[in-house]
Amino acid sequence: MKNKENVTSLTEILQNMKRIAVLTGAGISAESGIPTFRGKEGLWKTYRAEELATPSAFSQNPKLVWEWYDWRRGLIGPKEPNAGHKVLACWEKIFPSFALITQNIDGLHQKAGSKNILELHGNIWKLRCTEEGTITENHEAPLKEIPPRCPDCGALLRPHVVWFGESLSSSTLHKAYLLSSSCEIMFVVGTSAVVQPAASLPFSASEAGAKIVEINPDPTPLTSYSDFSFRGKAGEILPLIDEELNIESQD
Ligand code: BJW
Repeated sequence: MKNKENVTSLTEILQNMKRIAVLTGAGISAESGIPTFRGKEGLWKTYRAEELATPSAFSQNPKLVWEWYDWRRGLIGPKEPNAGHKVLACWEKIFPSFALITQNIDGLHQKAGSKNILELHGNIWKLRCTEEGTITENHEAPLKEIPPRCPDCGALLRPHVVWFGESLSSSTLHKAYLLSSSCEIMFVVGTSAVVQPAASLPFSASEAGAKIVEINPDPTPLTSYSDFSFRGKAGEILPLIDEELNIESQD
């Protein structure tokens, strides 16, 4: 019931907003069947991040790291976007200025039809040559060869994702900060809001005067700074907001 009342007051505000930004994390893909990182059944529970998602793990044991990514590619490949992804794809078409910033590497926002996406942590369907830096798209799962090698120079390929201790693309991050500090409202959906620098984007938005809307079944370090806090699943709350928005815009 609390969520329902919250939805009504949010949509009243949303009607007059022109610049919307959304930051998504692993939680938005949970209802599509993709495990989150830090939840009860988070990926890191079975596989330790320090062992697998770091440059040093890759240089020590590229085969092990690639086996993990190959397993995840096999898991993600057949998954379909859920109602949460679909609402965001629809909002891109209806709001005059709509920015989707994601920490996810699964490609489900694209699959849902979103076109303009800032991928902060890369994309699991892209491979990068460790020597030449060339990036290629590859949807094979399982891969033919583990670890895969560059067809041009024979060097190791790596997943085009951002590991702990690595910098995010400076142009992508710059754009993300610009969008965050210029939006009127930011939705923060399905992220534990602990991994930097992504976790600082809502603070940058809030400091610039934007309203913060958090959608997450569990509280996070961002919750007490949020103007609206929905305790629930993205695939349920986003459609509720969308439905109310449509009703209001027809009045
Ligand atoms: C639902 C739901 C539903 C469930 N609906 N919600 C100390 C030492 C060393 C480094 C650091 C340090 N302090 C800070 C750092 C920097 C580090 C960092 O932030 N570490 C923290 C963990 C402390 N950051 C970095 O290293 C970054 N680079 C950087 O900062 O460079 C400069 C620098 C370098 C070194 C030192 C200092 C500065 C890079 C970060 C890269 C993150 N990469 C990963 C892996 C990507 C590739 C892959 O997937 O394999 O990105 S880690 C992982 O975490 C992944 C995610 O994008 C990211 C965020 O996770 P997310 O999306 O929030 O998922 P969860 O699982 O945490 O949360 C899910 C949420 O959903 C939960 O809240 C649920 O409740 C909710 N949920 N179901 C809605 N249905």
